[in-house]
Amino acid sequence: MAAKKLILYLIKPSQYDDDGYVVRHWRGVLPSNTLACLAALTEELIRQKRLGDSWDIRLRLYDETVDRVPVSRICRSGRWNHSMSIICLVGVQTNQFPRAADLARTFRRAGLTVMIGGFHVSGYLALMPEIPPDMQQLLDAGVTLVKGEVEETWGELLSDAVNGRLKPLYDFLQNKPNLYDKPIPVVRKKYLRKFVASNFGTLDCGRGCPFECTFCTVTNVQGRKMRFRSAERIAEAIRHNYQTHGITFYFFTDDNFARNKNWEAIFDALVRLREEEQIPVTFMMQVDVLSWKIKNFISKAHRAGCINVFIGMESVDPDNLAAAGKKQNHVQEYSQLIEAYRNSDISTHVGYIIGFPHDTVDSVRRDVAHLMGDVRPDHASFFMLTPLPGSLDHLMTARRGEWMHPDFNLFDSHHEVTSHAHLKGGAWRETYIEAWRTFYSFENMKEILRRGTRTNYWSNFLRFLWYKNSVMTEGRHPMMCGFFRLKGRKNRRPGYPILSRWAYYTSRAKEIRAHLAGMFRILIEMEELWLQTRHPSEAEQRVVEELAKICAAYGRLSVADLQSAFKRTKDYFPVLDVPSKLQLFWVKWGPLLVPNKVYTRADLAQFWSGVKQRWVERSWLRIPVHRVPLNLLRDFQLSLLFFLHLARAK
Ligand code: B12
Ligand code: SF4
Repeated sequence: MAAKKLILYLIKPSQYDDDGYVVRHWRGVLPSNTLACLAALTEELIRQKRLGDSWDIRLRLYDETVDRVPVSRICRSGRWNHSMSIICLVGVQTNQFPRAADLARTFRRAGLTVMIGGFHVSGYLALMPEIPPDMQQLLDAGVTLVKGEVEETWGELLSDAVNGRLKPLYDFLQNKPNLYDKPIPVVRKKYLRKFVASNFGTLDCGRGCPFECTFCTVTNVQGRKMRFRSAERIAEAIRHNYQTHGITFYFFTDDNFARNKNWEAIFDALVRLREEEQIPVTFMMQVDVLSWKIKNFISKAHRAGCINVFIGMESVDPDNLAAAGKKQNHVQEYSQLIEAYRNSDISTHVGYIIGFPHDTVDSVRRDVAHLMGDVRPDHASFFMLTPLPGSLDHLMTARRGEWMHPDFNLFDSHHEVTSHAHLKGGAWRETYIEAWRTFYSFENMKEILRRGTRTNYWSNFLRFLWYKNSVMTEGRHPMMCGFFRLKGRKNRRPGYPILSRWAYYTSRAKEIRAHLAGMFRILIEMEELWLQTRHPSEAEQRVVEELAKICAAYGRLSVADLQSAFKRTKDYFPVLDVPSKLQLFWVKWGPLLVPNKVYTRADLAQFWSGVKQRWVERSWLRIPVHRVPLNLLRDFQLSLLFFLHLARAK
């Protein structure tokens, strides 16, 4: 008898934006580790024929943040003969739960088998005594909810599903899987192409955290006892991913890599990959503020390829830290911590929460200034304190009967979902946005790039670009954002109207225009930042010297003199790739066009704003028309060089 087809859809749902449209981007930033984990478990199950010979399993992955999920086609697949469809809504966090619930209901109406798992279900049900009405409605509609991790139970669940024995609720919270020999998350090339850099991968080397921060859900779901994967298996996967997909950069998603008991073996394995096999892998990891004190941790991390750490700093106010149960954070040691990583050429990124009990508008301003001026991390991500289901904060807020926003879609640390004693009437959100603006101001970014090294210049620069674009142009948290927002006219939250084509496309056109204008402004600012901070190469320094000579003698030089200067500098470009050729072009003809060194485009900016002002005032005759083509050319040359450098940046 021919095997029946089982189509297993793993869908990572997105979130609705404030207008009710599903958030999707043309390109994402980080592929989902949960999708990769569950794909690996499924591939192993297929290899081991855990469901027997009667099922031919086909796996389909969708990440709604970058994919349009073909909902109608999936619904129709349930009607195909000799096949069964199972829908798994995976890695569902609290802010994605409303979207996941809407998708689940649609699929159930089409008669499909649907399961939901992830941190919302696991966290909520870990601490709250009763099943809440929204989850009960899903259970009543025949959706299965799964609480906990499934490395040891994935086969059992799918077997129950294909045999029609699926229970409404599975609780695996107490059996935390031993990860040591479990399949390593797998990546697919097709999926990676949907991200800005297709050489980025995600991987969890371990789970759990020994600390007890009250705003965090990790320990209540994944426990305080650390579990970890085998170093050899991790190295094997990294080698495989490099050879088959060209992945050279990882985000190790462990909440606290420094407490992964296997950190040293993992680092050693990475060092071997880098130094013996010449696999140029680099990574970023998340650590706690005490990590710098672990013997050899930072030096080995550096040798293993770590270029960036995310540190749970959360606040520079000791009273706030005490209120958050963050006993391990000692404010007086913060700058030593940052220095320790900086000395090993690892750039630092701190998580900073706004909305702790002792925060006021003024104290946050002071604290952010202290963070920038004294602690001096290379990056900061700000979050609004949110009582996430699964955290002690959520449990206590509920027990005290305090107000929490009823819409979980807003529980993304970028919206105000509880009341704050000192930050009222929109002040909380304004202070939060102000913190982003202040930290990513031109002057602070310039300061950071100047004190950084040549090695991490471009990674820092690109992160600035990403963060500024997310917060200022897209209006979203960078960790929930991608590049260039896409929307589907009909892909809207139930209860919101579906606009007519005309109304929809005219409003989209306005949005896109505003968006492009915002991006343009940021790019101009970043171009200036690049000009003021870039590290000139040896070749360029030589070119500048020649230029200086030319400028000094300008007017007395013949074209032949310029050409001989060009020849002298040419030797300093060992590889004549496109950007260098352009630079050579600039060296050859630039001095004729612009007889001064360009380290800023301030004069250009001033020129264009003058032109704009005269245009607006209709004083057209006062526009220096003869200088327009020259300045256009200069701007064009500069932008071209900037983009070429950006494109080559790693
Ligand atoms: C890495 C990470 C990120 C990365 C994402 C990287 C990526 N693309 O993979 C970044 C930095 C982008 C990020 C952003 C955010 N994150 Co985050 N993140 C994490 C972290 C540290 C690891 C995630 C992970 O890979 N876990 C390992 C996977 C395998 O675990 P899992 O998803 O739970 O899946 C297992 C089970 O749940 C189960 N399962 C999952 N789905 C399903 C489905 C079915 C059907 C079944 C049967 C089982 C099942 O099986 C899996 C294997 O056992 C977690 C904490 C943690 N330890 O998980 C926080 C965490 C998930 N993040 C959290 C939050 C709040 C956010 C942000 C809102 C913060 C912000 N403002 O930026 C955004 C939201 C982004 C978004 N739109 O998804 C919270 C969520 C809490 C909650 N109640 O929702 C967590 C738990 C951290 C915390 N402090 O509490 N995050
Ligand atoms: S916030 Fe960080 S340190 Fe605190 S419990 Fe969560 S993962 Fe651990």
